[in-house]
Amino acid sequence: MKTKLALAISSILAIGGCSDDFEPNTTAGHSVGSVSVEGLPYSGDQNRILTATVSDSDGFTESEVVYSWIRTNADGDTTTIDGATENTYAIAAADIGFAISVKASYTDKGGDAELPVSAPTEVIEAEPAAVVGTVEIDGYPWVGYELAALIDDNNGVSDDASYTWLANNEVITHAEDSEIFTVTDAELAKTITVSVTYTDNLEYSEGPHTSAATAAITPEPAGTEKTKVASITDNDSSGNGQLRYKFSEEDIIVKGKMTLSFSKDDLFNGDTGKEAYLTLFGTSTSNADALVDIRIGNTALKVRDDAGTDGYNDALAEIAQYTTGEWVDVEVTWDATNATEAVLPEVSITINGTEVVGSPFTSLAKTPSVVAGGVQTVNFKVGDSSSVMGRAALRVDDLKLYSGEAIAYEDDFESYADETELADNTDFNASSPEAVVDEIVAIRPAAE
Ligand SMILES: [Ca+2]
Ligand SMILES: [Ca+2]
Ligand SMILES: [Ca+2]
Ligand SMILES: [Ca+2]
Repeated sequence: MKTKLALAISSILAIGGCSDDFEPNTTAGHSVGSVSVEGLPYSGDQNRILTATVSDSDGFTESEVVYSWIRTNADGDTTTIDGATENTYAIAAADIGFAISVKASYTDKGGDAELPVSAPTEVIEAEPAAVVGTVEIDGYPWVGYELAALIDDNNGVSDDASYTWLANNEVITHAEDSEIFTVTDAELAKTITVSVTYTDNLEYSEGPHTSAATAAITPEPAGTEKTKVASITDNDSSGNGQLRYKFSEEDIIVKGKMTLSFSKDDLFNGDTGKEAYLTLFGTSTSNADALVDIRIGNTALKVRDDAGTDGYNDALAEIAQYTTGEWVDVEVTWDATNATEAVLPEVSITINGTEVVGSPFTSLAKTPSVVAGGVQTVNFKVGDSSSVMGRAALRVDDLKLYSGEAIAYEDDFESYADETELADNTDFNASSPEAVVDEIVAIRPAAE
């Protein structure tokens, strides 16, 4: 995802950047100048402009700054761009494939010569096609339930989106400017729409776009079945969402089975699809050492393999298709009876009652010794450490962990109050950020 924000962040690296052989005055009372670059890194009909901004608390005269724009190729070789000497630079077709940086030359008001160089932009790409966004409403049209406005725009959506909720086409005055609206009695028998405006990540103003109308609001239908589940999200820009259960060392399971049901929402950061993971670990919780690690993508399930293409096992390929939002029953068995420091345990995976291709197979753990004893930790993870995914969740229910044929741990999450954080004061440990109990409408067949 190319965003202005990413450029602004990368430009922070520019502070203190300077040219070879140039020594800025760093003595007390002098501040070293810096220069940053902002603008979208695209070449095309939109004629994107990069803008350089110098900072120097010693002061300087903008009109006296001499700029020099530089292309850097994939090997790090730099070329000065002929004739580009202003504080702005119009990206040209010839820039595609190169990162652009700028050098600023001036004498500050303290009399010091300065020659800062910016961090490079992201590599310049052809301008992506602009698409017009749409919005739809997700949720049950029942009093007391949340409706969510889902914006779909392949160009990405910045965080300035504004939401107006309407009932029978009249603005709902008690609805907040939020992607979520909780239906009240006042909307009974009315249809709900939402109108949104936002800026996409190509910096185009979008909207107002208006959703299709919901069905007329009713009370919750009598007999609506509900269940409590573990709901895991990722809104941590330097971590991910996890729910983790760990057996004590003496309770590590040599031969056993895990059964559970899960559903996963469409998981995106901007327009980049993201994953959730169901993972069994031995004594190490390093990804490469997982006894088995099932990746839930937005369309398919795969098995992680450090040595495979893009980190996934080639022979097993896509072990099952997946439609986001659907509930799936998973059974994973493992047998470390014959495992040693050199021999890996056997694993099998069953999805909705069907054993997957290639099952049973040998664990893909990198270090046999850490899985030789079997399973110590079970981990459910959403997202990754560098991005955030909003409300989209991995939901898990009816977790059962067996040692042989005996249940060693089980949780259907019914004993917790709705919204309980699962990190502390539950059986789950503190490595369980962003995992909460959520009461939902049961839309899958009841577990046997
Ligand atoms: Ca200075
Ligand atoms: Ca757009
Ligand atoms: Ca449940
Ligand atoms: Ca994250």
